[in-house]
Amino acid sequence: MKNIVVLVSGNGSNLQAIIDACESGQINAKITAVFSNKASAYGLERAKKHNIPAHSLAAQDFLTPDNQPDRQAFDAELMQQIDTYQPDLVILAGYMRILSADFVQHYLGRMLNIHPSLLPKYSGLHTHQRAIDAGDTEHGTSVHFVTEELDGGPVILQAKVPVFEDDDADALAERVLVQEHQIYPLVTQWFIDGRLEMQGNHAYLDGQKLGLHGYAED
Ligand code: NHR
Ligand code: GAR
Repeated sequence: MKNIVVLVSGNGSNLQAIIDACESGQINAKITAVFSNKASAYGLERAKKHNIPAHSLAAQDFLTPDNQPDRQAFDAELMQQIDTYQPDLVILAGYMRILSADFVQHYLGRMLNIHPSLLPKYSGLHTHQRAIDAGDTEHGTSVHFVTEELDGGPVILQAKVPVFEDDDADALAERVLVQEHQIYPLVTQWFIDGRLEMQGNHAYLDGQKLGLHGYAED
């Protein structure tokens, strides 16, 4: 059976959706470990409830000689710990720390992220507020392969939601999460079933090259 390692920083509701999909057999794989860069992340509790090893690493423990955060050292340790599980797939599920080039290179083509916007719109942070401020009537979420370019890797699948007049960022985020819990397990299943690949800077599903907005572009 294939192995999945999941990285979280917070609540981990996307992790939960993938745990549930593995347990129900929708995904034919096992989550072998969960890692967080925050010891307080509720995602770690979710993992433990399902007897999945849960680990956290603290940025404060990885500093350069002049006390700056040492991303290289943090990511090197994270990579070493992840690799003890020999994952077929690494999933970022609300992981909030930018990954160094070496880390991304090591898992290239086998690392996915879910980003709460209709990429290439709104890469980076505060996506829901930015969509509201721009007056968008449509917003959503994107699953993509992780590359060095932040939120810039090839998109695999998007889901759209409407933006209503009286929405605030929290209301919109909640609507987006409902969609995320549908599409992230689905894309994970595609990858595990060997249907999904990254070649060059493009995603392929069943050998078909996907467009800028991924599968089911309209
Ligand atoms: N790393 C690489 N190299 N490429 C990507 O596409 C990545 C990545 C790491 C995380 C998730 C991403 C998102 O879906 C992700 C994609 C964090 C930040 C950020 O600015 C930006 C994008 C994403 C995650 N993080 C700040 C940092 O300095 C910290 C912000 C905070 O802690 O609140 O790392 O949106
Ligand atoms: C999700 O909406 C995800 O798209 C977003 O954070 C939320 C995490 O929720 N990810 C990012 O913003 C990454 N920078 P969860 O912890 O409940 O899965």
